[in-house]
Parts: sequence; structure tokens; C-alpha cells
Amino acid sequence: MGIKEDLLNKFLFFDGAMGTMLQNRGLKAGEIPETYNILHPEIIKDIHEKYIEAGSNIIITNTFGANELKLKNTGYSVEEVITEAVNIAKSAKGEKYIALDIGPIGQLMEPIGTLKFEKAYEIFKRQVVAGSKAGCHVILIETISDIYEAKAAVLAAKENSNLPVFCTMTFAEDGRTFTGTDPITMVTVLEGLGVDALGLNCSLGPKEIMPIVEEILKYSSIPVIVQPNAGLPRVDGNKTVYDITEEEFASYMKTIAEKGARILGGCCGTNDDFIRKTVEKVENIKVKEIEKKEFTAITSYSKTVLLGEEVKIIGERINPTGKKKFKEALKTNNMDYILNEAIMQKEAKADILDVNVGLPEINEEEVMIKVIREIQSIIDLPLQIDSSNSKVIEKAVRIYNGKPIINSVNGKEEVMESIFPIAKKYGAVVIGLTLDEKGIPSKAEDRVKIAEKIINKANEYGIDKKDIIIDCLVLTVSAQQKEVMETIKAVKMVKDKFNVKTTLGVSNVSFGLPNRSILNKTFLAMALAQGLDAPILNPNNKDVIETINAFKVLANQDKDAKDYVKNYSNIDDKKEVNKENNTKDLKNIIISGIKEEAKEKTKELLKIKQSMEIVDEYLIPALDIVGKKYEKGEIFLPQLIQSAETVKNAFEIIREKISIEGKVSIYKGKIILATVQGDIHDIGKNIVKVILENYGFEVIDLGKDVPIKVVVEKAKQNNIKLVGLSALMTTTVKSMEETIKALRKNNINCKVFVGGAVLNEEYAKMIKADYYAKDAQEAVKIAQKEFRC
Ligand code: B1M
Repeated sequence: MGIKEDLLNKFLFFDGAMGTMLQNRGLKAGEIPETYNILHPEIIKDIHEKYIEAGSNIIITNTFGANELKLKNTGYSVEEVITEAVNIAKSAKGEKYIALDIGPIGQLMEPIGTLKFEKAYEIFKRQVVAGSKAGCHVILIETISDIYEAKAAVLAAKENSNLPVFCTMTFAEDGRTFTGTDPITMVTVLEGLGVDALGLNCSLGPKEIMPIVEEILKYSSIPVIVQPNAGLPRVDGNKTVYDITEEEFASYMKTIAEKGARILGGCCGTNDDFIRKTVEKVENIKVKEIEKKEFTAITSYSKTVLLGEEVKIIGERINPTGKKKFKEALKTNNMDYILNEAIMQKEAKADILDVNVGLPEINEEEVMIKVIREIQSIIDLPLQIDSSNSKVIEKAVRIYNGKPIINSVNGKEEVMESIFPIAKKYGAVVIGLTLDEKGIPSKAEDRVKIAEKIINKANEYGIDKKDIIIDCLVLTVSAQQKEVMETIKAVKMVKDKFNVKTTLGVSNVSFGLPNRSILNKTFLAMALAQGLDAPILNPNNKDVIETINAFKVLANQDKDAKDYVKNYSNIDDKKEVNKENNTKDLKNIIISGIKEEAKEKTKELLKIKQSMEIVDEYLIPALDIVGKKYEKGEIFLPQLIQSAETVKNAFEIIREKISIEGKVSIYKGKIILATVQGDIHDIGKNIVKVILENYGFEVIDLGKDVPIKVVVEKAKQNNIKLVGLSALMTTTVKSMEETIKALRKNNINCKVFVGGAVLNEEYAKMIKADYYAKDAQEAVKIAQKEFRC
């Protein structure tokens, strides 16, 4: 029996924390826990044995951070540390499986950070190879907060070992991971990638994670892992302590087991007593059967779109066919043009975006990857990867951050054989076109036969029917009038016979005829009535969208006509709002995160506005809107970052203009500027710097997240008379106060001015700053006063 068989009908128990157990045995702050495998193997062995005694039957190796980046300065290799760790686990007395622990790399992935997907894959691969060589039984990827990193790790595990792969992520109290992934998205992506068990670890205590666990269980068709912390952390003196007892922990874990979780364990703050109590309480409960969930889902990194409950729109605009400007954009690498098409479709309420960049004169593979990377860094809609080249499809689905749709296969053996293995491996949904070697059958019945062949063949590759969307193909009414109704008939037959999801490229129907919109919307209504789930169309076309909105009411999909009323009650107000949105100003560009366009727009604006007017009227208000959207959970960190980067691009143009204008060249005094420790927001501080320099002050810019002692040292070294500190978060005002205190304590004879959105006059006084500067101009006034100029 192996671990997979065990999971079919019993509970398995992981161990509890390693880090806190090691701290209790002498691990000091700054020491790397994984070095204990080599320096103190007896301690690690003892911890494993304590857990086995308590009832754990899966032991997690002490290799959470055993990757090449974290071990870099230890003098030990990944292979040494992992081999030792697995050997120690093997030598621990008692029956158990050994799970190779793989934690996050410790660097943020693109687009939030700089770590490339391929690099992350290589780092994980090294760990997997070492672990499986050393003889572990399962690979456990855990505490991951970015689904993209999880994807790199799972692929590395599956492509470089034959071991079962488990993957757990960490969630915050709002039910999302750090980068915005919710439970359904995690389940959809990880299940698609073929992991053997999935779930959540760390995050919060068992009570707080309950709603997240319920969501995971609702959607998962495979065993679910739950490893919470020992409650919520609290700082007591200089120790972190957790707030629930072993008994309470175990009671919650019992409830979690009853709800359906299969693998239970503990994370931070737990120890062998937590596991013992949990095993005692759970051991004799009957395991809940794991049901197969039959929903069709596609995802981006943060958003899941379910097909079937209501009509979903697949936007068709990212496609060069018949579009001169689009072709030009592809040839000249004009990403902004393509991104704008994506944004416009999102604003027009598309649910999924088709991405096709097939042009004979470009390198489709390269361009497809670039376009997908760019779109997924600013848009949270799931993508449909559209190409006739299987190599392009594979490359694209690999780097895509979510579960995509592949457009498409058809009934030709050769096509199915090349695409289905890709769809299976990456867990994509596939569109099956009802044509084969003989072309498109004219009769509905024959198209249904091809649909059946596609569904059966997919099944042979292990692809479930829920991951197939059938396209019965729309023919042009001007050329094949008789066959248009065959398509409508085929949609109904396919739905009735196979109960699969359906799509159609709607606008094909009207080629060659005037006023195409009338034909498109009527055909659409007919197809919707027969069961069309996800039409591919232009969401900017008002007629088809109105047809869908009306259909949703009539088909009882838009319950109580809520959306309909919202859309159509204040029609005049709406027109105004749309007019405003359509005049793409710099604010909208920043909110959307289109960097190059921001530069161009700023250049244009500089012809009619003063530099600081642009900062005050566009840059700051745009970031305020972005900040509010972030706070409300409407956007997530990746988009926040894109907007911040866009502002930096715009400000770079303004900075150049200001430097050219360079009003003053005389030296008026030296000022230190810094964003305080713990705070990485530096856009405001950088603006203040440019303006102060422009007025003739010399600025020593210490950057962001500046340690208190660095501010003190630099002030001392440079005999500074004026220090400016910036902070943007309520949490870092404290750090500002500490910095001021340290300057005073070290008898540095300087004045301090403070600024940043979170501050005001009153706060400034409270933390004993000499001045509060609400903006850059105010900072100049303060400097002028201090240096008497
Ligand atoms: Co974040 N962030 N952010 N963020 N971010 C805020 C501040 C937040 C209010 C957003 C929100 O939730 N609504 C919130 C703080 C909540 C709070 O404390 N109550 C927040 C959070 C929570 C976070 C993270 C924790 C998110 C996360 O990781 N989960 C994280 C923080 C990491 C950390 O610092 N340890 C984070 C990260 C980021 C990005 C990296 C994505 C990015 C910063 C990029 C960068 O700066 N390089 C970012 C951004 C862009 C924002 C918002 C949207 C915009 C900030 C900004 O640049 N405004 C912000 C929401 C908001 O403020 N509306 C938000 C424009 C800038 C010109 O204004 O800095 O106020 P401001 O500067 C003005 C004046 O205040 C003044 O002059 C400037 C010009 O007039 N001024 C000074 C500023 N400093 C001065 C110094 C002076 C004098 C005047 O003398 C020394």
C-alpha cells in the first residue's frame, strides 16, 4: 500500500511545527533551521520521533527553506541538506511516510517581483531531484502564497519525479492568498495540474480558517489537507505566542475532519501534544467520502469563471484576422495597443479573453508568450489560448498563471493527439470543433458524431467531459444559408446527448451582409435558447450584449432581473459615466497599468499643464482610486504594483522636464530624505526629492525601508540640519517616531519634517516632528525657512 491508496479510505496525520520546536531546542534568530540537518541531526530525529509517537504517520523533512537561494551563504548544497534530512527522517523510529518539504523560494515572482517562472522551476527542480533520489515518499509543496509559484513547483515535482505531489497554500482572513487567489481558484488550478492532495497550511488558527476550509471542500474532488497554526499569533515580550490550547485545537480539527478533510496536521505554534490530541479525537471518526465535483471552470490567478450557470462572454478582439491596426501592432511589438483591446473588453464586461496572435510574418511563439505575460500582469480575466500550432499552445499554457481554455482541437486524430496531452498535463479546458478530415459536416447529426468522438478521445487521455467545450461551428448565412439552422440544432443535440458546455463564434454568421449586427444578435438569441453557454463575440458591440442581458432575465439566470435593472434603469446617467470613461485620461491609464501609454499621455499633458499640476490632478488621484479598490478587494497586489509602476513611468517624464527647466543652480543646503523602516512606499518621497533639488537643495536620498541607525549615521556623517521622513502606513508611523527619537537621543542637531498620506499636523506633533509637510511644495517652504532663503 502506498500513500495514495491509504488516502482512499482513511485519515492521515501530518506532524506539527518544526520551526517553533527548533526554537525551543536552541535555534537562534538568524540561524538557518535546515543547517541543523547537518549540525544537529539528533535534534531533528528527536522531533520526528516525538511526532511519530504522538500519532503522525507522515513526517515532514526539515527542508522548508532548503533551496539554492536560502542556502547560498551556509556552505552547504541543496543536495547535502536534503539528503541528510531525508536520511534523518528515515532513521526516526516508527512507521511513517516521509514528505519532502518544499516551502516558498523567498523571492517574489514576476510581475510582482523579479523572479522568473523558469528560474523558479529550476530552483524547485533541484530540490525535487535531491529529495526523490534520497528516498522520500511524497513531495509536499507548502505555505505558498502565490499560485504562480505553486504552478512552477508542481510542474517541477511532476516532471522530475514519479512521487505523489501535495500542495498547500496560505490564506489571509479575507479568504485570499497574498496575491489574491481565492479557494476555488486554488482548487481549480492545482487539481488541473494533477496534484494528489491540496489544501491550506499556516495562515491562521483552526477557528479562523473554517470558512476557507469549507470553500476548499466544496470544490475539491481530491483529498484535502488542513494544517493550521495554534491560533492567532501574539507578541509577548520578545516571543511570539499562540492563543489556543491543544484541546481546543483538536476539537476544531475534529470538526474539520467531519466536514471532509483527509490529511490533518499543525503549523506554527503546534507541537506533539497538539497532534496527539488531534489524532485521539479524529482517529475513530468515519471518513467522509470524497465526491467528484462536476463544474467547468477556468481561472486567472485570482478569478474563476464557471460555465453553465449563466451565459459567459468570451471576448474575440485580441485577434489579427481582418484587423489592419492589430496586425501592425503585432509586427511592431506595440503591446499597449493589445493591452488596450484587453482592457476595453474587460470594461465591456467580457468574462474570458481569447488570445490569438497568429500572423505568418511574426514568431508566434515568442509573441504569444509576451502577450500572455503582459495581459496577465494587468488583467484578472481568464484567458483562452487560441492557436493552430501545438508548440505555441504548450508554451503558452505553461507560463499562463491559471487554468486556461485551449482553442482548439477538432475531430482530426492528429490534432487530438497533439493537443490532448497538453490539456491533460496543464489542466486546461479544451474547445472541440465539430469538423474532421472531411471538413465541416452539413448536417447537425454528423457534427454531433464528431463531438462524441472528441469527448471519447479526450476521455482516453484522462480529460473529463466537464473540461470539454463543444463548438458546433457557425457558417455564413450569405454563403450557406441552409446550414445555419443545422448549427442551432446541433447545439441542442450536443447539450441533450452529452451535457457538455458549448461555444460558438457568433459573428461568422453575418459575413458579407449589410447591417451585420441584426443578424448576429438574432442568431445569438436563437443559439442561447438552445443551450449556448459561452459565445465568442465582440463585447463592445452593444446589440449582442443587450441580447445577452435580456436573455439572462428571460432564462431566469439574472435572478429578479437585478443586473438588468442596474444596467438599464438610469440609462442617461450611465451614458455620462461611459463618456467619461471613454476619454482615456492619464488617470484611467494609471488605473489600468499601461506603462508606455502613460509616458505618451504625460508628454502630451506637459504641453498644456504644469508639472506639479499633473502630479496633483492625475498621479495622486489615480493612486487614491487604486488604493481604495485594493482596500475593497476589487483589485489585488499585482494590479496595485502595475499602477505604481505606471506612475513611476509617468513621473520619469515629469522629472526630465523639471530637470531641463532647472530653475535654480545655487546651493542652498543639504537635506536627508528617507522612507522609514518597514515602509516601501517611495513615490511621494521621490516627488519631494525632485522638487527640493529643483529649488537648489542638495538631497541625500537614503531610499525606502531605511533602518533607524542608517538615518542617524548619515545625519551625523553629513552634519545634517534638516531630515525629511516619509511614511504611508499606519503601522510605520511608529517607526517614524522611533527614528525621530533616535536622532534626538544621539544629539543630532537637526530639524525633522514628516510627510505621507497617513500623516497630518496632529500626528506630526504627537511623534515630535518639527514640521508636517502635506506635499512637496510645503517641503520646499520648510526647507527655505530652515535655510533662511
Ligand atoms: Co501600498 N498601501 N502597500 N503599495 N499603497 C497604501 C499606503 C494603502 C493605504 C492602500 C490601501 O489599503 N488603501 C495601504 C496602507 C494601509 C494602512 O496603513 N492603513 C497599503 C498597503 C496595506 C500596502 C501593503 C502592505 C500591501 C501588501 O503587501 N499586502 C504593501 C506594503 C509593503 C510595505 O511597505 N512594507 C504595499 C505595497 C504597495 C506597492 C509596492 C504595490 C505600491 C508602492 C510602490 C512604491 O511606492 N514604490 C503601493 C501603492 C502605490 C499604494 C497606494 C495605492 C498609493 C501610494 C502613493 O504612492 N501615492 C496607497 C493608497 C493611497 O495612498 N491612496 C497604498 C501617491 C504619492 C504621490 O502620494 O506618498 O502620499 P504620497 O505623497 C504625497 C504626500 O503625502 C507628500 O507629498 C507627496 C506628493 O504630494 N509626501 C511627503 C509623501 N511623503 C512625504 C515626505 C515629506 C513631505 C511630503 O517630507 C519628508
